[in-house]
Amino acid sequence: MDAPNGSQDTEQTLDSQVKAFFDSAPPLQNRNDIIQKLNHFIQLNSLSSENGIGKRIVCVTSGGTTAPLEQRCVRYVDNFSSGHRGATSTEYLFLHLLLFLFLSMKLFLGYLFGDLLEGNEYNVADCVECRYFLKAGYAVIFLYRRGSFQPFCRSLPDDPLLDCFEATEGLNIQVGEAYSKAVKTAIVDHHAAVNSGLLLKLPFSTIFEYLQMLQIISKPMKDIGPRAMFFLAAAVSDFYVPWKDMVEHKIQSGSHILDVKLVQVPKMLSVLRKDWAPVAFCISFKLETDSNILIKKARGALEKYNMHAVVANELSTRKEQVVVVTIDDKITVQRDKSKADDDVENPLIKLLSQRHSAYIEDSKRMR
Ligand code: PAZ
Repeated sequence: MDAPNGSQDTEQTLDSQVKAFFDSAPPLQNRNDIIQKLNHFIQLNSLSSENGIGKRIVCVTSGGTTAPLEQRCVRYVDNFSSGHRGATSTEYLFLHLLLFLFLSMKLFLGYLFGDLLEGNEYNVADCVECRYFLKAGYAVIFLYRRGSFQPFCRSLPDDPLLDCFEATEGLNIQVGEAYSKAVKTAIVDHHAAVNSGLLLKLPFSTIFEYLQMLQIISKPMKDIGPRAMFFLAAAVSDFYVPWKDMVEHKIQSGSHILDVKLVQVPKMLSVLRKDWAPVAFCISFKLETDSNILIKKARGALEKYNMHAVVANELSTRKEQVVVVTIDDKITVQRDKSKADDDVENPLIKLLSQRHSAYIEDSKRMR
């Protein structure tokens, strides 16, 4: 028998690392509940729309995973991620859908009553815009770190309950005037997204929860083919203590050195692309603090994990600019600084949803 070559070796190593990770991970408490919610969400959003195809569904991951040091966890290794990127991107994924609904309505009315309604005539420019926004409409599975930024709540203060509300007569409370617009917008937009079945929020804390949930989400996402997209903005732990090697109780202080062995988290992006959801459109993120190595590292990740695009960002400028690296492009995307409330996620989501459209069209042609 031939000796296995290098790449088979690497694959076997990865497979055994992945197996070891999942075998040793503490099972999710609410696994069945998550599966049920997810199946319902995907079924609901896969019903044919008027154009004969189901909606696009994106899994946005957001915030940082923790790596516990004790089984009855008191201490853990964490990272800086606030979840701002994931929460903001989710809002823009909806904003494009809402704009589409608005333009569709305008188009529809214009088409029916174009001759009758002055200034509401059917025109080609609207038609083109409508088609674009039709393609930008997503239902979102928001896989987020507990306690991190949430979609629609970014303009609220850090402690919204205590800062935005004030006690009045008896048991009543009211929103302070300074926050009434922000609170109302957050509540209305959030309820609209959840109640219309377009937003499913699933929280995680640890690396064990995150990767098990990502695997669970991939199963029904695989079934919807190229309409599925993964937008992997979470900052995932690079190292962890395997559950079986972890002490049960709180590590005692007293010795000068904390001797804990962390091992590398298996590179699940490869597994996601290769096995879990091979046809889904996959975007991952690369963060560096040294801008000199950023693009090289992003290109490396693109090739190694076979991503459709890698969004490269530098820690200190990540809210101003990102670079989208694809196999044949390197596009700098910036926030519109002339508008105080613009976010870099606005042009980023526009670009990625256009790329996803092209990907879906290509997949149809190749069928
Ligand atoms: O969560 P946040 O808005 O504070 O930061 C976003 C980010 C920098 C975590 C994200 O854009 C990113 O690059 N995620 C991947 C990080 C990495 O593992 O390289």
